[in-house]
Order: sequence, then structure tokens, then C-alpha cells
Amino acid sequence: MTATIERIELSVFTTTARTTVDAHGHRHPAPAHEVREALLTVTDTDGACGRVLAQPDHLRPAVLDKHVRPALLGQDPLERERLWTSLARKQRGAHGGLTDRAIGFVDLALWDLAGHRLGLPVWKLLGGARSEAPAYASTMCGDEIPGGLATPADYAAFAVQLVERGYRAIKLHTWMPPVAGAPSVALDIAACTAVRDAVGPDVELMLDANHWYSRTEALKLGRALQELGYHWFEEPMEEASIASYRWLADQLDIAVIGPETAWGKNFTRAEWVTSGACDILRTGTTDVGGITPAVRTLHLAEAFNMECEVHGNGSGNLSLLGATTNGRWYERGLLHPHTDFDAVPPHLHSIVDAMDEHGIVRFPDRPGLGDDFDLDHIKRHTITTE
Ligand code: LLH
Ligand code: MG
Repeated sequence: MTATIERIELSVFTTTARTTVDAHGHRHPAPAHEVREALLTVTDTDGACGRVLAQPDHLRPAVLDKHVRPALLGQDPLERERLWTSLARKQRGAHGGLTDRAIGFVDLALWDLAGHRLGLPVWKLLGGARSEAPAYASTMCGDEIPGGLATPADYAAFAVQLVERGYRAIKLHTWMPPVAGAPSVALDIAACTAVRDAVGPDVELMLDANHWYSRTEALKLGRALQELGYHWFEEPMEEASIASYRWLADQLDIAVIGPETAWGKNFTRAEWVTSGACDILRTGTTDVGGITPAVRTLHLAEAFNMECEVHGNGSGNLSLLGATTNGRWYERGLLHPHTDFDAVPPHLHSIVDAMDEHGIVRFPDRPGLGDDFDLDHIKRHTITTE
């Protein structure tokens, strides 16, 4: 008899973090402190489980009860395309209550469950295009921390450390509000220049600056980046304005890449391609609503002879990269001189994206997405289960 989905639970637990987010959502280093994380678990009638870390704000009890459980309970967990479509179609009537992220977490859990049922890592289940990928170092945003990322010289010194660690590509996130004096095109150009001077011509460099520059500010910054031989220019303006990106891409030689935060899943990505708003497309499991629509996006770009970069870290994005050759880098971050990205948090036995000294990340052999959860720790530190 076909196994069907029996339980969908969200467990909120405590763990330790060494980063925090500012008033605008940008991550910065912090002393070790207790935080709440959540684990979404989907269990079928044979006892097979799919698990993924999720953000409880997107999967509140009402969202689980009104949208997720009615769409999934009693259904075959292997029919991911059908389940994703039924959830995505609930979004219209949910009036914003069922986010792309929420359906993304559910989709990831279903892929993890499928991997466990079949004894395969998800990247192989998706087609297995390659077993490793180079990582790029993605820095945190600029700050005012002494010896952190407070000055162009700080970025240059950190870039040298990153190259020594093995990275062959670095993406700068520069200063954004609420940091005093941010944003500043002049300061962004100074940091990008200092980094290029420090690492030389052979390291690939990218910039993700303030997301609310005007067209003329973005054009000035983009022209400076192409002079410095930067590889791509990311999200310098509000992404809802596709016409602004077409205007920018038409005038620059440097590759304009996007979108990251634009809503509308794979459908919006198709609009970016056909509008000529970007030279390299982007996708990502938390950006477009899971692995299922992200695969569609990768194939869409490929059919237009367009590269598609995977945004963000984590096991889902790593699995996607293993399923395609049409995405060059794994985004490893966010990195900062005062944090250790390789440190293992208490709710894991190991990190999924360990990198060697040549800047290469190998895709996990474990079945499912490959996360190495310490389920005992999570159980002992669970505060609520919905
Ligand atoms: O604002 C930040 O901290 C970063 O921009 C972050 O959102 C990161 O995910 C990103 O943009 N990567 O490309
Ligand atoms: Mg970005």
C-alpha cells in the first residue's frame, strides 16, 4: 500500500548562535547567545521522515492548520510536483498568509523525505550533474566594528584572509542602513578598489551593495565595477522595477545578476529573462518556494543560454547545485573576520557545506538533503511542537 503523509510538525528549540540581525535584517557577529530555531518534520505512514530547518514566522500554527495540513495530509509524499502546485495555488486565497518561503520549507521537507525513502542524496535524485562545486566567499554587510568590516582597508585585509583559506571568488556586501553614512556609492567604490588591489586580477569578485540606489547611482557604481574587472553586479536597486534593471543592463558590460528578493517564484524569473533585465539569472530555495520551482528556473535559464546562479547557503541550495551545471558557485556565507563559519552549532553533528583548501565543497553522501541533525539535542531543547 502506498504510504501517505501522516504528520506535519514544527518543533521550536533553543540553540546557540554567534551572529545577530540588525534593524534592517542584515547579519553581523555577536557574542554567543541563545536563539530559537525550528525544525519542520513531515512523517509518512511507513515512518519515513523529511526534516528541514524552517523559520517559525512563516509556519505559524494557523498557516500549518489552514493551508499546509489540508493540502498534504493523506497524500503520497513522493508526488512533490502535485503537492507543490496545490500549495502554490492556495497562496492567492491566503492573501499573503502563505508565503513563498513557507511553501519552500514544505517542499524541502518532502525532498528530504523522498531521499530517505529511496536511500539517495537529493542532488542525485534530481539528476546528479556533478559531485562538487567551487564556493564563493560571501561577506557580511559593512559595519562599525573595529577590525571588522568598517573600512575599505578592512575589506581588503579580510579578502586576503579568504584567499588564503582557499576561496577563488569573493562577493562583497558593503554598507547598508542602519550603519551610519550608508549607503554611499563613493565608499562602495573605495572598498571594491581596495579588495581588487589586495587580491590581484585572478580572484573573481562580485558586489551586492545597497538595494535602493537610484538608476544613476547604480549606473555610476556599475561602471566603476567594470573598470575594476568585477564579475557581477547584484541588486543595486528595488527589484520590483524590472524596467530599471533592463535600463541598467542595457548600459553596462559587467553582468547584471538577479533577481534575489523579487516575489513571484519561477514566473517572475521568466519575466526577468524575457525582459532582458539581467545577464545572469538567479534562483534559490528560499527565494522561489523550494527545490521544485528552483529546478524549473535553472532549466528555464539554460534554454535561453543564460547562466543561473543559486542564491544562499544550506543543504537545499547545495542539492540544487548538484543537479545542474548551469550555476557556477556555491554561496558560502555570510562571512566576517570575527566569526567562524566552520564552527558546528549544537543542533548539528557536522555542517553540510565543509570546504577544502582549494575552495571546493563536495555534495553530501547522506540520504536526503544531507543535514546532519543532532536530534537528541533538538529533542532536549524543544520548547513547543505545533
Ligand atoms: O543583507 C544581507 O545581509 C545580505 O544581503 C543577505 O540578504 C544575503 O542573503 C544576500 O543578499 N546574498 O546575496
Ligand atoms: Mg544578495
